[in-house]
Amino acid sequence: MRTDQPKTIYLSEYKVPAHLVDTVDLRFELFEDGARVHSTLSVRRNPESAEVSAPLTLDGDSLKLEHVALNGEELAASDYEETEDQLVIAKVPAQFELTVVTWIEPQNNTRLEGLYKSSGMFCTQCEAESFRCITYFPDRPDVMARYRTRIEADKSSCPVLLSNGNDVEKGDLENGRHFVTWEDPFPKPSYLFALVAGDLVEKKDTFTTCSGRGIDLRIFVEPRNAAKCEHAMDSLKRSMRWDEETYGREYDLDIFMIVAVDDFNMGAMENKGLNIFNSSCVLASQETATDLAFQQIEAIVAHEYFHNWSGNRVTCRDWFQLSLKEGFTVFRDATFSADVGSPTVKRIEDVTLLRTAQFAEDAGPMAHPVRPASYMEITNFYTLTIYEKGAEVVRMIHTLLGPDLFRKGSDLYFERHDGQAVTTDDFVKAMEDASGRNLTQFRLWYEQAGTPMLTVSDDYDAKQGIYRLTIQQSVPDTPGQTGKQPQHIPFALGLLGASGEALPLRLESAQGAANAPEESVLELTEASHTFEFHGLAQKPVPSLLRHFSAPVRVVYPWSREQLVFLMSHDPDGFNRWDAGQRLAVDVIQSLVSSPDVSEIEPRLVEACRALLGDSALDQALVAKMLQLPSEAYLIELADSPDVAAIHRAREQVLSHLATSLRDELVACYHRNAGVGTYEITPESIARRSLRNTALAWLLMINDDAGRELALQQLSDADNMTDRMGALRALVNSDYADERSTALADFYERFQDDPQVVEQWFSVQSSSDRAGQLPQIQALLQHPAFDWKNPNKIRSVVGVFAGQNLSAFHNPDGSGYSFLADQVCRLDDSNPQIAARLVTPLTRWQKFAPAYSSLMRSALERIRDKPGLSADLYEVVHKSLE
Ligand code: 0A1
Ligand code: ZN
Repeated sequence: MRTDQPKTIYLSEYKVPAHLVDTVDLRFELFEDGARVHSTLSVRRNPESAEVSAPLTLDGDSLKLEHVALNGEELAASDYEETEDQLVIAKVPAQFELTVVTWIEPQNNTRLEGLYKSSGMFCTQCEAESFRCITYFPDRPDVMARYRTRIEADKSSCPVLLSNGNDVEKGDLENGRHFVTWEDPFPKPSYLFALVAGDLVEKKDTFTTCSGRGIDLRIFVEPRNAAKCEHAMDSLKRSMRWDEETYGREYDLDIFMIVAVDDFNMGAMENKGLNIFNSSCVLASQETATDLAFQQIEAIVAHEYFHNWSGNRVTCRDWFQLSLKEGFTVFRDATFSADVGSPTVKRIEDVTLLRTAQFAEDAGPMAHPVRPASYMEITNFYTLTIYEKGAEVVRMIHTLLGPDLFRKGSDLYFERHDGQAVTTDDFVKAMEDASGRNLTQFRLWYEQAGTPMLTVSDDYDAKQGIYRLTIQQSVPDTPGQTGKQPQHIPFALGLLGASGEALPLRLESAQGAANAPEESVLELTEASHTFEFHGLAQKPVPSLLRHFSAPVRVVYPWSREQLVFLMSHDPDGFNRWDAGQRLAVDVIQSLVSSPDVSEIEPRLVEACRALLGDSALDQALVAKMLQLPSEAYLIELADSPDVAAIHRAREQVLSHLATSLRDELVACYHRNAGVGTYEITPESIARRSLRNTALAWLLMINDDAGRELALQQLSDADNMTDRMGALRALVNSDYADERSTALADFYERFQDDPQVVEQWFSVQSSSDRAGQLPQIQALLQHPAFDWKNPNKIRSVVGVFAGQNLSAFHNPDGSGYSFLADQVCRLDDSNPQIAARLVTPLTRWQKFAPAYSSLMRSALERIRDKPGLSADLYEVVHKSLE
């Protein structure tokens, strides 16, 4: 906690470390009232550093120093200086062994950084800079060392003792204690260190790698969760095989372990050989997890596993390079999910997140490039820009190079940099060297923040049969960055004829129709380009930015007629969906400005009717196309949004659709009613999704048949997707009695399962019927709510402020003031979570004045809190600048 201003760190000031550490020998003595950490480092001066006589400077945070020795000789207090965050030893030889003993208190660690306790188990989280909460160390990713870790603890309370690598020794000690020693042969940065000690059960499996090595696979969980590991284990095996087949990456240790912990700040962590997961991101069973959760678990297991190469074997030189590992790994996990599921649906989900939340971040006060140039607190930079936009940047390289050259580039990258800590530039260089392509201008994607805007116009010259498309790009100003240069943008497109046929794209008149492609990737590099397509007998309908080939906004004066046409004819499934979204956005937006329900576009109703009856089309795509754009997306698209008006307009369109299509919805519900056993396949997920969408729409209009179906489904459901679908539909309906009975019954049934209780909290917090402020306040008082558990906080406070937008943006400002109170309260116990939760308030400048002044006042109140953490300081101050 501090009152002074936290320091800004600049990429331009990067210096290689003055000292390197070759080996780390750790001994942990774990007790109920604390832990003693003995650390012995073999240190040498870095030959690449210009600072030949630099003191040894080690990072430390909240440590009690007990002992320091150099080459076995205890140092006197005058030999070193201990500050709040460093241990500095002025005079050190060129090479030496340093021993440090520290005392820490995991049981009092509420920040969940370093070594802490969760449900009685010891566990760690060291990324980005929390190894320093365990012992003094040069805690930066470009110091890579080999670790040997001995853990000693009480055998009955902590029968399982885990760390990175392979276990090499174990045995009993006096007083009912025991030990296990782990050795990790691969040099790694300190942020990948992990330790777990507790009373856990293990699910075992094995995997044979492509070269025939047998790997032990283990998932460790609390005994009550023993039956919830199968899906994660299957996902792990699929990921291991996929990474061999797709990237030629084989696993390297003899054992791969996953541990589930209930209290965790993020989703999961890729510690070498010992991934630690938030329970909600790994545990699943048919009865307790929704289809969405199953899919997310598969993606997160894959993500963490893929980090073994993209992140661990090749890691980041410094934290400005975070997207080197995160952008690439998200791209890898997205491709994996597309390969094992429905590629179009996966793309739709990723683009929805990007356009709704990352575009908003890129237009807000915390906007930063994929490779930031400065930060105060690195944990604030685990953002959608680093992860999702970073993945889009890698995807664009894939598009520009094509799959074969991209694979050549990734092989070269791994071969060239194995065992190193490198930069995003090294990644791009490997792609350039392997492909022969020049990516100089492309590098601007890493340097310039802000979402590029493409303004597209067209005309058709009937006499010459030429269709001209002009694309202008501009990159908006963002905090600290103005006057940006045009970027290198791959722009995929196709042209459609009047009956929906794909037209040949002849960019030059000479090109014959026979070899003309039906889809092209245009490369935009200038502020403006005009492309001419020849040999067209009629004006085509353009299908722009297919597959969302670049993370940009496209402005083109689509007519509703064109959108309806694309919705049913575009051969690109993604663009079909996108056309539907654009049409729905247009319809809702017109209702926001002139609230006359009789004006609601009949073609939208007819398009939905066609979708509801179309069993030939991929049902997973149909299910997605029937989801209206979210309020958050509508707000993102608006200038000075009036949240209440947007909420009302969206609800009116939904009601109108539901009323007009009532019979089709009932038919769709029955057609997709549960048959056979529960399966997690794209087809059965789509059926459940369609059925639950139909149910939600019917309950929107208080349809009694819908109500009966929901109650029936709630009592018959054999899986959480259907149970939750029915509960959500009832919660969001006007059937108040059914709502409260259903909520009470559900809690009664699942109260002992924290992952389900989180869903129960979320379904209420996200609902404008069940999640008004007094109800949210009551949830905070509920016995299942726990201020120390990030998942509970997120499922009540986070979901309220991020998803229940009409309640959060109550014009009286009560939602803002509530959030400010909770953020201030949390800042003392868990600043990382506090700084994340405050995000909705930081967007104050976007909103209509009545909202924005109240949001600003709430932020100012947080700013003035005594002892503001560095985490919150950075976010709040930057958003008030
Ligand atoms: N590297 C992890 C995410 C992660 C980041 C930071 C954490 O603590 C501050 C924890 C996890 C991943 O990408 O999955
Ligand atoms: Zn990651």
